[in-house]
Amino acid sequence: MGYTIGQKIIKEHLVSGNMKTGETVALKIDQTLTQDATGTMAYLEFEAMNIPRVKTELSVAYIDHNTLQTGFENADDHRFIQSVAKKRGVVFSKPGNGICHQVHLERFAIPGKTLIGSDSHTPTAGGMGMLAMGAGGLDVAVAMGGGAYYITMPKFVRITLKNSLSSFVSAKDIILEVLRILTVKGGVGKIIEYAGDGVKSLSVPERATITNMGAELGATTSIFPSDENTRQFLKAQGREEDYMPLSADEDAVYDEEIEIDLSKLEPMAACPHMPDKVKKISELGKLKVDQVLIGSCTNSSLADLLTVSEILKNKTVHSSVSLGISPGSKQVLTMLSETQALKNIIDSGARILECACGPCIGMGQSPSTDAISLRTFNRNFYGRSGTQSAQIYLVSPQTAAASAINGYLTDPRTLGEEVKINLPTQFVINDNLLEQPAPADKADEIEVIYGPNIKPFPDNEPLSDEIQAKVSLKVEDDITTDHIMPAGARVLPYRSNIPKISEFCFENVDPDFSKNCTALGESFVVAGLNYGQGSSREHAALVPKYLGVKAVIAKSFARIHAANLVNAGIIPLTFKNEKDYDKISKGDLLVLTSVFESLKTGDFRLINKTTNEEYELVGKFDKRQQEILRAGDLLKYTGANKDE
Ligand code: MIC
Ligand code: SF4
Repeated sequence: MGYTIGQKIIKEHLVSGNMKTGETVALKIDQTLTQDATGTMAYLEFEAMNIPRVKTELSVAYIDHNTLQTGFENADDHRFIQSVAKKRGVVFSKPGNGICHQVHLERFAIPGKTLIGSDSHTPTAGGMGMLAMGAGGLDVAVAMGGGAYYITMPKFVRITLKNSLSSFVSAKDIILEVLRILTVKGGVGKIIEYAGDGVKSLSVPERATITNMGAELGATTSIFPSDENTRQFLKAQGREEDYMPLSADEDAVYDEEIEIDLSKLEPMAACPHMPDKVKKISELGKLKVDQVLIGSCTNSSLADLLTVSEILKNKTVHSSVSLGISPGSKQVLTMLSETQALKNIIDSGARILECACGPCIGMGQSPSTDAISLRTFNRNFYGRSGTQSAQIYLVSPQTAAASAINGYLTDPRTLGEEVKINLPTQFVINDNLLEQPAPADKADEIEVIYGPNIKPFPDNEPLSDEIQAKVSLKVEDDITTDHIMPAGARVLPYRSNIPKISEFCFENVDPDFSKNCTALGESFVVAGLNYGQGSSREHAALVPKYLGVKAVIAKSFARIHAANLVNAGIIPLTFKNEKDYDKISKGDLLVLTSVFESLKTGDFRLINKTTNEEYELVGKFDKRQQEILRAGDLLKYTGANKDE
């Protein structure tokens, strides 16, 4: 029996475990990336491990998220990351160089290699045939130290793309169609592989748009074959030597098959407030639009912005619309500026934002009250824009640009003639914002620079055999890590200060959560399906842990968050009988007995002292996870197991 693309890479990188669906496999990690919103914590964790230099083939620290400096905090984080990177052997991408995933695709991604990043959209590099996965900061720190990355061997889904896209229909519409079919829960525990003749019609950046938003499916990762288009892209980036062909074997076996006829797709939008609430633009009608934002790691490539520039050419943005454009990287912005393209954009009245995540993570550009905002981004979770009453629609660059001119949601196919762009065979390469680390023999001379807002990683206690505590919160299905640990300009400066950021935990769900937890001391959280979907931010686990949450009892969990909970020392448990979810209320006093024994068997018993009921819970943990939970967290466990 042949192998799928993912199986081939896993096989090449297998450190331990059996490649059987559902079993834990440990993988050797070739490359890591961090960004600044998760990076400070990841490097604090790395520092706590006392490893002098990173042991990967390549580790890169990007500054792209917290680029709005309204106080010293973000700037201090950047200085800290820059100093650690220099000392520990990490390439440092300065602010202004671009969004981590876009820059990584341009300059570093290599087919057939493994990459983990402390950001859920790391699978963007799957567009290059790389096995790229989002992870918590602690997992990335361990990988930087040469440790393996542990995943559950996933199922494999093949999405066969047939024919090619019609004009004004784009890669974004393909992934929106996949989200419509599979939903935000549909990819959990799966690797999504793309195949079929339609693949040939897609460039690497288009493929990367699709694998990027595979994160919204909850998938372990998404991946395209590496083919002639991949070679062309690498050649244009001056890296042809990184090319290797990679595809699934003819007789590879997939657990699920989906077929999409690209020629039948139409422009689409994900409606508020979930990326899988997908409708055709033609069905939605002429919604009046207040704001349009183009950019983010999903849609900020040169091809995207050249297309936008062609649509905006000789036009003026509608008087009631604010159009903001953030190019994905310095390379993209430079190349726009070397042609008429940037002038077209400026002339139209668009606001040029810096090459960073910006509004995608709520760093500026919050829309007005009740506004309708169209974004080429990947997430439209409630409140993420910074304006609770805003309605965010996720669309393609073509739809965004057409709507910005008209002032209402516009099907770009009504623009008439097809927009033709010429992609360069050679990109402008100037890596002057990628700082190389100091040589190993000079590393001792470099001092790591902390700031007053950078607090050490919390010291966690080992697990106890019985947990008696109240329910501090009960939430419904599809709770995102944005619900648990909001981001935005107000909160992000405290990513390196767990005590301070804990004040904001669940604030949009229950403003008193933090205070109540402190009063309770220890507590449980009860949740519905797909708890913790979205961002990889480990703060959504580290902070509840700091606030005394001992276990989260849910109907099901998102992959990265479940791993982050274990790494933080919170037990993620699921109901054996989902109906028991309805029987527990906020404030109930619960007891989890014989925890140590249950960790071994995977069967947990929960007593509800308020209602005198008993529930059966499931928590299947491999040996390593059991030990992490018992130790108190992954850092404690790693300290005790130096070989990690
Ligand atoms: C996001 O898109 O939500 C983020 C911000 O990039 C996060 C990481 C973070 O919260 O720092 C992600 O996707 O993992
Ligand atoms: Fe940045 Fe947005 Fe991409 Fe997250 S999704 S990495 S915030 S651009």
